[in-house]
Amino acid sequence: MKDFLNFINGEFVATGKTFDKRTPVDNSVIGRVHEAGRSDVDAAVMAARRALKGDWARMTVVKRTEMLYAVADEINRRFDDFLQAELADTGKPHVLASHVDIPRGAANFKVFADIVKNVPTESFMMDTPDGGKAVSYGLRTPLGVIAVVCPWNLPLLLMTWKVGPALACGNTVVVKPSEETPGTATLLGEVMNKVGVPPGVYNVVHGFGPDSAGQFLTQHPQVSGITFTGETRTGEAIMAAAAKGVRPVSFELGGKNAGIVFADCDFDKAIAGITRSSFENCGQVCLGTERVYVQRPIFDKFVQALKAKAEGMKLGSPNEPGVTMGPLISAEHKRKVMSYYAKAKAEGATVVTGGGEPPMTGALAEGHWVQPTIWTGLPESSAVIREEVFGPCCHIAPFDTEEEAVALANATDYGLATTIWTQDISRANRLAAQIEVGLCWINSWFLRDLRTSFGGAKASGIGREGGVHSLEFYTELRNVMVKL
Ligand code: NAD
Ligand code: 6OD
Repeated sequence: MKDFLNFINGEFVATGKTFDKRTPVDNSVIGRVHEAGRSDVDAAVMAARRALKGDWARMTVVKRTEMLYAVADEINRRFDDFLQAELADTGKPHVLASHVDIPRGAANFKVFADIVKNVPTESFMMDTPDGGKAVSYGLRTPLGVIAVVCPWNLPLLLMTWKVGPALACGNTVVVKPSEETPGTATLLGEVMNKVGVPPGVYNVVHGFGPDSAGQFLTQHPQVSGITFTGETRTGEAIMAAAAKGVRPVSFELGGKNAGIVFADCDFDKAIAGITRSSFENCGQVCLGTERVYVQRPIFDKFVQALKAKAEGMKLGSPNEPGVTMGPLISAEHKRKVMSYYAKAKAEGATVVTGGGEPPMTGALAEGHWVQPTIWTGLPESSAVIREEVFGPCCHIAPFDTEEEAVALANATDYGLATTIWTQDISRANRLAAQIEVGLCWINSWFLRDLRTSFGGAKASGIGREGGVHSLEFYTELRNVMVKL
């Protein structure tokens, strides 16, 4: 039986209090997770605080970034270990984790190493009241000990998306992975030791949120800032914890993203894009499209084409050839998704396809499988259209005008992402300026340039990370005035 240990001050630590980690594929137990108590979390935070002052602080930027390149190289060298850990935890298809999750785990260290080496700070020559001159310049210093609280949907990708820039800026981190996905965060501890990252710079504490490691960590007074990815409601609880001591937060939260498909789109590309954005990772992507608005002349054709794609998905275990969809992460999440499937029916939806559980056989019958699902015919007030389901499903509604599409897309509390499908590039850019989101894809989805901003508007987040924007959160900017 595998033990998922905490990683504190460069050592793997058992706590004696464990919970089972089950794979969502067949619900079998794959390991025991050692839950960190308040004193374990305290030990991790204090190790991180000490490390801020030690070799890590004395290291030149060049040396520090070389170490981060070495972390990336070591992730790539152990690619298959990371891949299998991610597959075991999440059950996602091999093709997805091997093309997206694990490569991004390495890239997140490389990109931010490049950025901190090359980013300038402002400097001004100024006239002083006595007729002399002064130079004023900006100096970036690490924020301190960063709490990194992560979700389960893209575990390595989303964790390293925070740990990469945090370490590149000279901070130390305490990571709280999701209780559902302890594997890759633990493995990263081995990588840190292998490449010689000083003890205490990277720490991992396992456990749950309330009354467990998540709460102990975010409430810890020696934590300087909290970066969090997860549900908007959890963000509210963490924000309350961060208020004590007025600690900064960076939040990437939930979404209810609209896809807008115009009649002049490249139809096949739009279908391929919406298929990915609605069903990839079994719909467990914050950027996913759960609301699809299609211009009326192509509405029926679009619904039928997306139905064919949904029905063509191959559900199965991660390493089975040709599998395109895995299970949901947990029994609890399956209950939530199935409750929305039931609500859609109760509210009078036309179930175009899916809406239930697929007939899985053998051991897989115990896994957390749901059918890819498409609905039409629901009013915009429906819970299924207002709330994030986070499953492989979407509702498709018709629209007529550009103005109507904008109004529909914006009629939500969330503001994470949108996708626009049209060959009229002027129209696409007009819409991009009007839709209230942090991320807008035109004729594409989840196309990432890690040098650019990432984050959500409205209830989808606070702040932006990515490229130099990450430095705004992970450093304190000091102004220095020099009278010449
Ligand atoms: P979640 O909010 O339930 O949990 C996320 C993490 O927070 C877990 O590690 C959990 O243990 C911890 N946590 C829970 N309660 C806590 C508390 N009170 N104090 C401290 N920590 C606490 O989210 P999830 O179910 O793991 O992930 C799915 C959600 O994440 C979806 O809403 C999705 O949209 C969102 N998400 C957003 C982005 C983005 O970039 N905006 C990316 C991925 C996922
Ligand atoms: O690509 C990224 O950097 C990122 N943060 C993706 C988030 C995906 C949400 O599920």
